[in-house]
Amino acid sequence: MAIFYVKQFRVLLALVLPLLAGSASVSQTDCSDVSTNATLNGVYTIYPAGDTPVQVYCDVGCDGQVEYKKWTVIQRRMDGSVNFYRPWEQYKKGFGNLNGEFWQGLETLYQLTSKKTYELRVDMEDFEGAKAYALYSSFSVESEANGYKLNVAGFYNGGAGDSLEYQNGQKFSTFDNDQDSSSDNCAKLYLGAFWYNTCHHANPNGIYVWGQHGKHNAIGNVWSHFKGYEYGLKFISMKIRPVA
Ligand SMILES: [Ca+2]
Repeated sequence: MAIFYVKQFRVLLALVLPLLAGSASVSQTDCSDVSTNATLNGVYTIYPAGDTPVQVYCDVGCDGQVEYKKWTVIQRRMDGSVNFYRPWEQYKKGFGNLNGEFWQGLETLYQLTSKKTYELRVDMEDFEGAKAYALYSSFSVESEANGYKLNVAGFYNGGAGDSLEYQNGQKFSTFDNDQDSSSDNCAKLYLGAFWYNTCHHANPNGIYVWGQHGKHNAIGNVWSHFKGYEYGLKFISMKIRPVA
């Protein structure tokens, strides 16, 4: 009986706490719907598919601009603290630490981008402090039945170069779910998980290799048009928001 009551109490807490926090509403489908009073970056609850809450990291803006239409961060690497060489189920559901390194989850990406038109911004930084970004005016991910296929268009160069174009139109692959266009298994070859072609110009979920290392041969968290295949970035993050 005691266990039963503890379970009930937990359910009650789960229902009441978001209301007390005043930050969750089923009308919040992504970070752009989060209250304009909430000008701090941080973790918020959204409802991309109607009634199921999802925790996401919201980013107010970039480059010192005053931006109140928040970005929903979908991926971040910053210190090598999280292992990104993971199976399909984890890439589908998401993993990691929302205040650190994480992958948001393919199902949430599909739920979000099937309802509105989103832009994608990829920010990156090397170990010498050089920063760059790539912007795509259109970004969507198809359903699991379609392999969570990637659609990007409208590239704008913020110094990073277009390393995603080669992987546009590809399905998502993990080491245990090879949906790439290669006769090999790209996720196994390059120790990551991504929209691989035959195989990649960008591997943001590769191994955190701490900068330049010739021996690594493109297994790092690479954006090749920025730093080449032998350089693992200090920071790389992908974020999306609806196009006005
Ligand atoms: Ca293959």
